[in-house]
Amino acid sequence: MAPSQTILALDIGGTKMLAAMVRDAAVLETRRMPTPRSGDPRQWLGALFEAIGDWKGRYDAVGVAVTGIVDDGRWSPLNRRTLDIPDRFPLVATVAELAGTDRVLAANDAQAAAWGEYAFGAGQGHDMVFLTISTGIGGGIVVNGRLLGGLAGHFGQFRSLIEPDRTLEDGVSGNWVATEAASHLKGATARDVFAAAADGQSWAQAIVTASARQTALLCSNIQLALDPACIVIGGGIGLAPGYLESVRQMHEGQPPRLAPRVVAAALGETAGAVGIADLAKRQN
Ligand code: BMX
Repeated sequence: MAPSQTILALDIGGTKMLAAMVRDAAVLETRRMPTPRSGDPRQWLGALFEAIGDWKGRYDAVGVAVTGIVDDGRWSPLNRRTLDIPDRFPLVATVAELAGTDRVLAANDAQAAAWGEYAFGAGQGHDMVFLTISTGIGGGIVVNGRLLGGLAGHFGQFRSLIEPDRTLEDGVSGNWVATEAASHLKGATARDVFAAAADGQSWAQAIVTASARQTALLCSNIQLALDPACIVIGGGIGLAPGYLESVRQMHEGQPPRLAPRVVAAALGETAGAVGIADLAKRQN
């Protein structure tokens, strides 16, 4: 068996940036910083590499998972409410320069997490769909052992005829939960809303239920499109206490053959880092 490689994994979401040293599925060390969400990604990446300067020389390759789409090593946002950066930022080239290595692979964050959950987590060995309900809604699809790339799995970008200018995630995700809460609790974060819901506050329970209802509907439609063995749910909202139970309850009463099997992500917030590390290791 080939000796294990240590991979530097970066997972840049709409809310936080996570840097991790990963060997196989083991996360050896992590560091976190908030994502600035606008401005020049070169500066944020520079700050991140400064914060992990002491890791230099300890990794064999780098994997970068980002919110948004990566085409030819260039990074573009799809939903600027989640991340407002210029189109086609040279992600792979910038990271290669900062890390001092050409062994760099970049991919979408949710697709990377889908691979992590497939290879080491809750979806092992089966056709599966991963959904992250977080700042936005991302997803990834693994069929016949292959992770689909490009736009595949970008469920948060679904549109409806009723509101064609708004994406699905604009009515479900963490951004939406916080916006809806503003009139009830000034400055509330999505986390505050879940705490208020657990505390029995009806306005907060209504927001959580509305979000879970949309997620449940999305899962039902995914089941009809792809018939995966399971749909693995992660993300700060997806894994918030009570959320998955609400989604499952909304599936009760569906004909059993149509009902999705919804399970919680096993790797938690490190799914993206573990997944991109494995992809980077296989690529090089
Ligand atoms: C958005 C989109 C996806 C991403 C998903 C979850 C952007 C910037 N991002 O749908 O690429 O996978 O959000 O991202 O258009 P997160 O930031 O919530 O983890």
